Amino acid sequence: SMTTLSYAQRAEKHPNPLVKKLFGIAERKKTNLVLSADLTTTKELLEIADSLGPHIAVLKTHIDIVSDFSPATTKGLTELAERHDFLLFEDRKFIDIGNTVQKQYRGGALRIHEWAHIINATILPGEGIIQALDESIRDGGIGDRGILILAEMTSKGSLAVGDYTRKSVEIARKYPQSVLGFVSTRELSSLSPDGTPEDFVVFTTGVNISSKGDALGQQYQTPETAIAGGSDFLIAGRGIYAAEDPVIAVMEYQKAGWEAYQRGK
Ligand code: S5P
Repeated sequence: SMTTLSYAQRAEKHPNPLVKKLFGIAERKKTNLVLSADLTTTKELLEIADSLGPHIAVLKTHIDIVSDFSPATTKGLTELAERHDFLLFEDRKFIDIGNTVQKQYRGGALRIHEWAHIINATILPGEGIIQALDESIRDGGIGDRGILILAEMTSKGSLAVGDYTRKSVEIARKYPQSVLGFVSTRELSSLSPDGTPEDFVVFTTGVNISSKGDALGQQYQTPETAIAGGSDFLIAGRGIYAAEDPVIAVMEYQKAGWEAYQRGK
């Protein structure tokens, strides 16, 4: 968001309880960093969550890449999220008919709804996917679960542009109890069509301080350009966990993201 308000001020005004909680964490810990913890064993995932936890607002997982996944994986993540005061975001990118995504969200071996505060979904299947996830969230009692719509992608040649991105915003407006905002490279909306202010949360991935991209089409921007474009939370993975010293790296990203946000105030 291109707001001049602090996270604390936004927390006060925002109607969604999970967004209030997220902004509250950002303010308390002075961080707008989301660690993309793309580690592939439970041990590595929990170790990085424990050592970097004090510096992040959210830990983003791809739980299906954990080779020895068991309920101990998510139990461990939940305990660390409580100890270090961060939220859990499962980057599942739901993309199917409503009936299927409800089963993928609530059941299966992963039971994502039980432990992930935040999930994301694409609108490729149409509005029904968001309607279905919203229904699952409301059934579970609103206030502690939310959706980010994947409105753009950072990879080269992404087709999530133009009307697709605009439609993501239109659908988001219809589900204020469960849609928190977007995963996008920039702010997409701050005023509804009738001119009333809206405060969608913008999570921006593809953030890296020292690299421009990878060999498989990933494209990076810096913390500064992301925040200048209206990002609220910076998602970084390899720039942090693959660094020589991940603790030093996380502190560098935390400082860069926090100071860039403060400069916009
Ligand atoms: O458009 C996107 C959306 C996402 S969620 N581009 C992305 O790279 N992601 C995810 O962000 C991706 O799946 C990975 O988990 C993370 C980027 O990791 P990094 O190592 O390139 O920072």
